[in-house]
Amino acid sequence: MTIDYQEKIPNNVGLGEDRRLRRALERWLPGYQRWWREFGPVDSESLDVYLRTAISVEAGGWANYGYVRMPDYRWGIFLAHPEPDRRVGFGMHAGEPAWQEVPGEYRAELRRLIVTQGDTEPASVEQQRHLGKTCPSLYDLRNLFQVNVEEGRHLWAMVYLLHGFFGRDGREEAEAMLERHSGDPDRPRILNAFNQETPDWLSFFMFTYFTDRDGKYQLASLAESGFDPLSRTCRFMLTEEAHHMFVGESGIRRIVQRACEAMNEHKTGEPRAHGVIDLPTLQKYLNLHFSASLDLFGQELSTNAANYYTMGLKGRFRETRIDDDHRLADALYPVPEVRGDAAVMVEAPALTAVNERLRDDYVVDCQRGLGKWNRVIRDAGIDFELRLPRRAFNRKIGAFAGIRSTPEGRIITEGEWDRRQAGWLPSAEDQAYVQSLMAPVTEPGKMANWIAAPAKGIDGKPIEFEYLRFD
Ligand code: BYC
Ligand code: FE
Ligand code: FE
Repeated sequence: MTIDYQEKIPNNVGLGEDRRLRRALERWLPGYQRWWREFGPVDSESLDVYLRTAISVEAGGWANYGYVRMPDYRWGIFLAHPEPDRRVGFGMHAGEPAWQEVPGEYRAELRRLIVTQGDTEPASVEQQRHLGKTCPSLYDLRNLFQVNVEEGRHLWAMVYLLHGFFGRDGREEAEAMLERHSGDPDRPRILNAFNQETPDWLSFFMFTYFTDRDGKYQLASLAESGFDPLSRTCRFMLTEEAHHMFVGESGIRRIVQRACEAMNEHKTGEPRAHGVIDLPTLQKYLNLHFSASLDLFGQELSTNAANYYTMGLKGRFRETRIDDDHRLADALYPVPEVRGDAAVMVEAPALTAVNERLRDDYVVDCQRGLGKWNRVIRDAGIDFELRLPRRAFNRKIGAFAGIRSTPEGRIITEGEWDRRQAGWLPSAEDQAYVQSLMAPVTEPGKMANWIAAPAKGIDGKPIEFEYLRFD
């Protein structure tokens, strides 16, 4: 189906023919717009931003670039094309035709997965809403806003499923998406990492590198779902997600590059004296965001996850490419466990360990960026290596929640943790230093001192292109 842009809500789900659904979504729209004004990017209503908008779901040619005022952004509902004769790929229904409607007996579980996924999307917009005031360049400001409008669209994707397939309780859940808020003491967002602040651009780049990557892995396992509309929604969301992770990876690379340049320019003295972010501080932010993102995969052993799998609702990463029975009847999988003051690996039923397996896949993917950043450091002739902390470090969920660990994974006492944690996680002083660097740079092509220019612009445009027009 082609995308209908005549509609108030652009879509390729046939909203034009479905009066009930169209009216439900049109009724939700004003609340969404109010939410965007109150909780979206501050002071952004009158900016013309050079944004991409989805115009088709074809690989290659799906995006159209042009100046848009964000309140007028065409948030729409786009599903990847159906796969002919798609079957449930795993669990007890493996081989049966994929469901086009919600299976009644799995309604509560499916709704919960969709609500949890949907809740993160507006949460991230709320977390990032003040960053525009301190953008390091127009290029970066444009990228921030691109990420924000697409996270808004991801909320639309989940709200479409709630309205389209869940009736009244779906409508209520869609309303609640606009009522919970990041960090709100009374009505917080569902998952922990989405109630933390994103107070500066270093945190933003870390978030888009590590936390949007959790999004990639969660969406990929929901894309395996036997509930076909969820699968198709997630498949299209994944095409947008790639840019978010690019923003994080390239943002950190540019910060690393600037730090190295400053260190080589001024052979002596603290890098901070030259207004750049020193590598040890970068490592601390990395430790924080990586450990918080690891928590987003849930516990190592999870009956929730086992049930989702057996029911055919949420699969493993690239489920269909895995060569096994896709039922996990007798399979085992190694998971960490704390015994005394050591972490040991034990074999657990693979079915209850699917969260851990997804986390393992995620960790491998995270490591790739570090390889690139470390190459920049090595090429600059500097003796320093960024490392992922071990997974016991700074965890709030799962086997390591009750213990303290060094980044190298050695379990330590509360006393040692208190004495040393300022060396591992951003201290108040580190945060104040990073904050002190945050000042807006809005001249086209100019960069803040603490970040190098990107390798190239967006949509084939030069770096000094006017990615935003102010009134
Ligand atoms: N915080 O059985 P367990 C994205 C709860 S990011 C708070 O291990 P399960 C994005 C859990 O709910 C992707 N609570 O949990 C990125 C359970 O509660 P109950 C978001 C937590 O269900 C950047 C209990 O602890 N998508 O898209 O197997 C920008 C036992 O845990 C947490 C999804 O997450 C936590 N971290 O796994 C924008 C996909 N972890 O049952 C967007 C949908 C666990 O005792 N969600 N709990 O009341 C899921 O698949 C699962 O809910 C989780 C948790 C993987 C998150
Ligand atoms: Fe998203
Ligand atoms: Fe994202």
